[in-house]
Amino acid sequence: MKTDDDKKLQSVDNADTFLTTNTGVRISDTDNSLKAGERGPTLLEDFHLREKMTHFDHERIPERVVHARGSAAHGTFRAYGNVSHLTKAGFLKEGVETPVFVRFSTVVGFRGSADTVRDVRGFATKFYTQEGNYDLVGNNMPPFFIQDAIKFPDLVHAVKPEPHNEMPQASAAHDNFWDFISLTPESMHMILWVLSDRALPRSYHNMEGFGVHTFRLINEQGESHFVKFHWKPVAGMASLVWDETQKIAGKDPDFNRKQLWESIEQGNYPEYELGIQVIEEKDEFMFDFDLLDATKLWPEELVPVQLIGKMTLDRNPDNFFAETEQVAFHPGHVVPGIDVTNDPLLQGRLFSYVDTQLLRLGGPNFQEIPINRPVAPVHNNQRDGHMRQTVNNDKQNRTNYFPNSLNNSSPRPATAAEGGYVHHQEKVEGHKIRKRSESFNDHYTQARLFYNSMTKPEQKHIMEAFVFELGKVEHLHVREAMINHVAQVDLALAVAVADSVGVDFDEAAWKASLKDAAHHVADKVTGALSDKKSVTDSPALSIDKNKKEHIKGRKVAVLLAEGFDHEAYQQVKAMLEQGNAKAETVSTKLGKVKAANGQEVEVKHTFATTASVVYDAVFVPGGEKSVQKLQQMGKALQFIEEAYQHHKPLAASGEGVGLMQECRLKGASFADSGLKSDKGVVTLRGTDWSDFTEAYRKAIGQHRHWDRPIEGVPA
Ligand code: HDE
Repeated sequence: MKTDDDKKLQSVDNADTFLTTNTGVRISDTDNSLKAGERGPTLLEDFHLREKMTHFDHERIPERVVHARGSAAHGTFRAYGNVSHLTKAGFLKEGVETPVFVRFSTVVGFRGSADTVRDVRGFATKFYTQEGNYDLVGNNMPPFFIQDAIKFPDLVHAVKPEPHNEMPQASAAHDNFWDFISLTPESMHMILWVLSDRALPRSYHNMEGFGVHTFRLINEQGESHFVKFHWKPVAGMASLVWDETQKIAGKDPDFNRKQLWESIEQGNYPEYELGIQVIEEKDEFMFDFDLLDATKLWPEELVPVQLIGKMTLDRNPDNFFAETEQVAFHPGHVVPGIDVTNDPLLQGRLFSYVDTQLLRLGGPNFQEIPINRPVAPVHNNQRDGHMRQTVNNDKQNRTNYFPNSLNNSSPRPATAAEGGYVHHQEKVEGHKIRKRSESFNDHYTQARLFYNSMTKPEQKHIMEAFVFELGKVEHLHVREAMINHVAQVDLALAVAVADSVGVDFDEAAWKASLKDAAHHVADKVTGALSDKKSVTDSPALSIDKNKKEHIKGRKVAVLLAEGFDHEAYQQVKAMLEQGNAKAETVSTKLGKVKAANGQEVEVKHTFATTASVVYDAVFVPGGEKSVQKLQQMGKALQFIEEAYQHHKPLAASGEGVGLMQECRLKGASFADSGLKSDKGVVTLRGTDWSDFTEAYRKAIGQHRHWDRPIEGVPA
């Protein structure tokens, strides 16, 4: 098996290397161009200047038309080995370890846009298997906006910045997008996801992934099963809140990228279990949705997810451009044991991805770029083209065609038994027709299922997101059209949103019109679907209902100044470290700061360089002088208040409790003596450290505390 080092042309400039040109000539001076006299003109013969400048002039390649902003990591996938009856894929056999490269991305923004925008996240995995590369090019949401690939250019044009003024950046909150959506009801299910907390992941560690389409698993006997792929984050799911994401976008636009990078450097590796949902071919038509319709998911309560392996990302890329930027994914990169279906969205993707690589990477040899090269050997008669890297030994064997007698017809096709890829022999017949199946026509049932499966706070977030997005739409008729779609999902939601976005929505008239239509709909839908399997609640869709209460990877700001209580600091720090979380000191200035007992700690950040939005929780230790100093700092109070508004856990001890009492924390209550833990605010007057740290650990494990009476955090 090739190693990563084999795949690199040259990479390490160790501490003792000479600077050279690209032809390997050592350079004596790279700071002064070659001139005719010290103050004279620069000479054309300066090959070093010209080479350096020309290379620089050509440094950019076209960014991805979608998913331009991405961050990636290397890792390993290890199969549990429990699916051999379903698939012959070698990398899914028991204990097999396969190197992987995963690229996470936002979809809409340009390459330099902020990480925390409201958007779908890409979750693309390249498995370098012994049978060739397999790409699972998925998203962090299971449905998609559209059913047929032919609408993709329209969708992307509509959501990208508007063509006349290239605004807004990395946001769907504008007229063109909502105009298109209001005329594309098939997108409603996905819209509910995009307006939910799923679009604001706390980190890539805390995100699910989905293959979206229905694929096929093929076993040794050639039998096919329909399959949906899932990635389940071992760290559980967690999201940010909207107000917070907008502030982070300014204060730390690399928030998710940095978190991924730093946690891998620190050994806190993101882990995901690969899951599958399987439907037998004979059951293809048993559900109240069409398996080929990518705007639908398979509720886990109907079709359970079986876990089949685990992926650990444990190595950051060595070079962003060579790896993260040049990696070329393609849903058509499949291996024996995995096949595609007739999903018309997937079928279009099978064309699009190679086409786009030809433009981005400049020619047909992009598979030879180290990050794209398979570990499985490559033998074929393809030759030449831009930037060819492989030197075929054609001197020894001159045949570059098949069949041939001069080299015993080698390389030759492999049979299925020899590992050749054999397409599943699905029977197909039909008229040539531009039409969609009627079974793709139900656009609201799963949107409703998603909304109804959310907790109250999650539903509120969706409502607020609609108010924000539609509130930015200038054309009244577009807002009106959208409210009519929302009403089909949930009437109360439509009424609440309409009221805030200036739409006059007549609830009574709407209900009456529904009654009229009811017989008609009932005939059509019940008749066709009454015998189909369906659910009306799917708890698996809610982040809130599936919280994993641990503190691993969480980052806690400790606000302190000269004279702080060292014991309190130590106690909380030890608790955090034990749970693999991190305490970060924030003070008025950088350098060392002395505790009341004379001990010193290093200050990592000041109120000028950081903000509460980049932390998961806040702690204020006691110490009279320290708290007095913080009290004088308006920013310290603001730090605490903002964290409270974003529903984050807070803790204080000793005099620190007094500081919290001074903040505007509506609905919070504090310890008068001893310990109090209420709505994620943990306070201690006294020294009962073990109860205190345990209560705080629990509060951090909850991540967000929605029971605070907070209304309308400004969006
Ligand atoms: Fe993509 N998509 N897509 N997409 N997609 C691209 O390929 C396309 C779709 C997804 O980190 C492009 O190399 C079409 C669904 C990810 O490098 C392009 C359609 C899903 C990534 C393209 C879709 C995805 C891409 C842009 C409708 C979830 C980033 C640059 C038929 C299952 C991969 C590139 C990376 C990237 C086309 C819909 C996921 C243009 C035509 C559905 C994660 O080829």
